[in-house]
Amino acid sequence: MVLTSEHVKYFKDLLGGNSAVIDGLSRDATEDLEAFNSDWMRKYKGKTKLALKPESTEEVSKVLKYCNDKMLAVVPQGGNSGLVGGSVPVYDEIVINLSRMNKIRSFDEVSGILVVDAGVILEVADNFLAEKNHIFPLDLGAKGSCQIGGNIATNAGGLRLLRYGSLHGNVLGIEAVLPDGTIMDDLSKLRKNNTGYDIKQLFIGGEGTIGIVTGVSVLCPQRSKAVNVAFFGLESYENVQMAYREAKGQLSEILSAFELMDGHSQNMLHAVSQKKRPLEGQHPFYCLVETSGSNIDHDGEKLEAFLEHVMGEEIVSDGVLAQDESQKLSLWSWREGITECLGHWGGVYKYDLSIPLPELYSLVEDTRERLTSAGLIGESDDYPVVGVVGYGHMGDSNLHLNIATRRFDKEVERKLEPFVYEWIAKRNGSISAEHGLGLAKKAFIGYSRSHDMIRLMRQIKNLYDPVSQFKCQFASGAANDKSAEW
Ligand code: FAD
Ligand code: 2HG
Ligand code: ZN
Repeated sequence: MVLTSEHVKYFKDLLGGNSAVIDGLSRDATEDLEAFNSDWMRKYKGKTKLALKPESTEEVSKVLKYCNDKMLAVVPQGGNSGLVGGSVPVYDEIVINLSRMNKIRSFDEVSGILVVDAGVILEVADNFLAEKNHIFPLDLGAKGSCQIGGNIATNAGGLRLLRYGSLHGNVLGIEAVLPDGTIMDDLSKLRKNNTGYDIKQLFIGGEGTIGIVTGVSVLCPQRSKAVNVAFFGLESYENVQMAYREAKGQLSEILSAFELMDGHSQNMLHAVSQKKRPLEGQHPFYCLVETSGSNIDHDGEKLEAFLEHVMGEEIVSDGVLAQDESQKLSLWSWREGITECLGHWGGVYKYDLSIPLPELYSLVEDTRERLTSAGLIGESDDYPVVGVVGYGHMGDSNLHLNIATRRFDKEVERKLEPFVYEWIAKRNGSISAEHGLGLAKKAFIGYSRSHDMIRLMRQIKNLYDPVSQFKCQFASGAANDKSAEW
């Protein structure tokens, strides 16, 4: 259905003033709508003429019911920091942006249960919890802009998953509005509730395909009193694996992150930031290890013993231990800053993959080799590709393969796809470990999911959203052989 001024009037009457209804139908609002129409990577372009910013669950419910009745397509949008284009209104959908639903509803200091509106920014929630000696069980580079509703919808993994596990375990309850306007009140604060299907799990990682998350209750752990960060240089991926094994064995209960960065990613970050490197020499691999515990002396001793051991055994060539808060942040910036710096030259092809650990880095080498032998990588502007880098959440077997380019280029794309997806399928990995399918991976779902699994997903989608008010990430417009088969 085409959007009309009558529809816009309904939304203005419902939501009030101009700040809640950004109307590009009755006036030229291109500039005001720009933020809603483009994504963080500036890769996907939306065509919306209307963005709505409801302030309450009831308003979301009325908006969705109206859209459903009038057959108007919508796309939920949180902080718009997603990396697969899922929040962009590429088909001119109405954007439903949650940023005005930003209240912390309650926090119980005994149980650690936090209840928030879906539009609360992750960092705001974490800062609130820090004052109460608690921590949000998720952390990621986009914390300053992403919203908890968006984190839930993408089932974001991030930097603390090794320690606190996935949102599937930490989220205790969800309030969501279904496409027909029904408010699904499953905002439980119970840790145990085996009475029937656990329906809220469908919204975690559901990418906004079956409704809009409006409220969330999350179990938040105590904030650790002693946090240490170390940064290592290593000579081979074999050594990285050995270091990880040793870290698990020796740091066990206090290990809270084990992140991998290859030398290429660090060289590119250095080229952009010009910051002093944490270590004197250069190495093909780097790891960041974080420990979080309750006893500063005990944790420090453990970490030092671990460092002595891995350096004595020549598993690690060089290492540094942060001495204060600002050094911890500085070491983390060599990991968290990679995503932002890679965009410096133009476009980035991003792959977010689960791969069995022994082969995790081989994909980066194979991809680099493939693009090199095709003559596509080089230092001058004649070459489209600037560099092929690998980094990620070693502790979760999750690799981020990024190909930084001077421009998006069809020849590069043809060399990468379906090569990367076939490589993953052969090893029974996942083509989307933590960012979701969105638009970027939608056509390739068949490389990681069987026909039967996709059929079940589509049945669930049709049950919740029979008129397809929300986009479906489950491979309807199949663009490759694998997913076109069914
Ligand atoms: P958006 O980008 O606005 O939306 C993402 C998807 O969720 C869309 O499909 C949208 O329709 C849907 N959605 C949004 N809000 C709702 C809602 N309330 N109800 C229903 N559906 C909704 N991801 C990781 O997993 N781990 C990382 O370490 C990580 N690091 C990142 C670092 C950077 C610098 C950046 C830019 C991104 C990173 N991401 C990471 C990507 C990640 O998916 C997001 O940052 C975050 O989870 C998305 O939240 P958002 O509020 O920005 O959602
Ligand atoms: C990270 O771990 C994020 O830094 C982003 O998931 C990864 O940019 C990427 O590909
Ligand atoms: Zn990640």
